[in-house]
Amino acid sequence: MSKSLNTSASESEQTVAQVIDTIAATTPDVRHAVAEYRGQSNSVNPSGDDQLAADLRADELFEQRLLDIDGVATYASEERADVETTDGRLHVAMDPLDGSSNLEPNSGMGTIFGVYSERPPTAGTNLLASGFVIYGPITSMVVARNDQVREYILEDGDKRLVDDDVTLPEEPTVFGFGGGVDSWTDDFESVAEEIRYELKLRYGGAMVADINQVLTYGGVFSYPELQSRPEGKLRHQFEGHPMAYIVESAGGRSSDGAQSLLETAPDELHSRTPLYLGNADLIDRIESTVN
Ligand code: AHM
Ligand code: MG
Repeated sequence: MSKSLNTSASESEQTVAQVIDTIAATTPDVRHAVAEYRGQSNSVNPSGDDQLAADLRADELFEQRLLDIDGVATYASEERADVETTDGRLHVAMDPLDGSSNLEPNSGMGTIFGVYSERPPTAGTNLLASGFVIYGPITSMVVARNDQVREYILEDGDKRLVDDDVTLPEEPTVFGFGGGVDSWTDDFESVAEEIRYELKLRYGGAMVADINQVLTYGGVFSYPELQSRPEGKLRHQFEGHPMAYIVESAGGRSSDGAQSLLETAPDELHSRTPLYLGNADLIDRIESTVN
């Protein structure tokens, strides 16, 4: 590798580390926002979902702090129509507060992020790192980078490593499927019915927590294609790609129903995609049924 390529690679590594540390350092303020901004905002996001005041506050906090990092060129989020730009090399795409409909029943929520080498909308193959935070009984963070998945406990925004090699258990145990039986396609319903008898249901309404169940116990999470909405619910760039990168780095598989989600690119910044994530055998089986 030439000297300048080496330098740019190490600058990118440094920026990725700064992004991860900045997101960790912002989590106490996001937790505060979750408690303080519980109401509706009277606005909808670019996907047409109602926005809570906490969604907007979390988005504002991350936008300000991440664009302050020298190497970050753009900030894109589920909560804003356009990509915010400044000078830099890398690009961050986020769901600042995932599972915010869990705010009212006081259930789990999180933050999802991806760091890309190209400006979104872009393919999952351009991810350099991704991760999520869970605001549960404790605040934890899972980060995938350089083919390795690590889990941290966050204390006052500081990371404490608790697992330096998160790997999907070989024997799957849990499943979580979004959308509801009435809205599934016949193909998905048939494979879901089989899996229902093999695994234990875990579905919490926040993808961060449901994916962490899969990473912990093995299994599958899906928000599939729906009869009335073939594109499913979850956002390709902000939720699909980062989670696919984590699950694949942990030894599992991702699919949009036909191929790895990482091999695909969203048509538009806020496009949705069906997604299937988890142990490879289960994803192979679902893919061969729905495709
Ligand atoms: P959000 O980003 O607006 O919170 O929506 C995404 C969430 C996912 O975390 C979760 O898997 C899904 O929506 C739950 O949807 P549903 O309420 O249809 O089960
Ligand atoms: Mg979300």
